[in-house]
Amino acid sequence: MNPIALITGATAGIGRAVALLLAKSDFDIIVTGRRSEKLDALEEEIRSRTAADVVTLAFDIRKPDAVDAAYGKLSGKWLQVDVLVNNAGLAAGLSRIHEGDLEDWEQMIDTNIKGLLYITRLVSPGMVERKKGHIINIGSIAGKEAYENGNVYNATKFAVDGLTRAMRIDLVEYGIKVTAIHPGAVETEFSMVRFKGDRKRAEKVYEGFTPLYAEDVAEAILFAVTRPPHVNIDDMLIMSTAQASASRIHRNK
Ligand code: NDP
Ligand code: 8X3
Repeated sequence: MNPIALITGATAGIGRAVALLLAKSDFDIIVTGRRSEKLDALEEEIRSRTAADVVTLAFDIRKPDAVDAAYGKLSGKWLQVDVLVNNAGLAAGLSRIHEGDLEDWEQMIDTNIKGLLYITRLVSPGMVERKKGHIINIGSIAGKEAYENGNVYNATKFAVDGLTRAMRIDLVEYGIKVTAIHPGAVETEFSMVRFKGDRKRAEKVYEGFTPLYAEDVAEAILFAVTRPPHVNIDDMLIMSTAQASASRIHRNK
């Protein structure tokens, strides 16, 4: 039987690339996100391009009842998740702390921290019972270093870093691996979401340098999940060659 990977936020960007790469690498895949049409298209793509088995679950990870109901639809082998990739997340807005939008703050906290917790709470007991499993949390350079106007997004990713360390301690006696992957700037839908559809502003983020692509992050995740049983990758910080810190990107003029 192929190992099973559940990937949150697989309708776009990093999650989508991880789903495709793991499907090509002999994992069966559970893909999740809110946009069901994107999940259906991804399912079709995985079926046509790989030999993997795949199921889709459409839900809003901010809503514990919705997460519960979606997870409750799984049966048989799909309940034995080997790899959980906690990827769903976003930045909303970029403003000074005294000018921030409360709705943006709620959305980031509810998705990046609480959503990650809701799905982990459902998947991890099976891992504990089987004494086997791997949880990959997608943090960020924004969870290692604060940057101007990053404030609440920074705080959510610092929380992911803290949770990753704490989960590893709680789960070590069950042989469960816990890994954090922290990318720098990756060109995905991230900036379109952050700037609420302002394409010009979003494109500016990646101007004058080669950013990471979603596939670069997916390869790091594949590396982590294919280590032998006695090896855990605790923490990986991955940056574009042109990025030296959260706020220093070298751009061609
Ligand atoms: P994208 O915007 O391309 O993808 C985000 C994914 O998260 C989508 O599939 C989206 O699905 C899902 N998502 C967002 N909100 C919810 C929700 N409420 N319920 C369920 N799913 C949700 O961004 P990235 O691929 O770049 O981001 C993936 C992760 O990587 C995030 O955690 C992000 O913080 C992190 N990251 C990104 C970096 C970057 O520069 N791009 C750098 C470092 C970390 P849908 O809209 O269909 O619900
Ligand atoms: C996304 C990278 O630096 O835009 O986590 O916050 S950054």
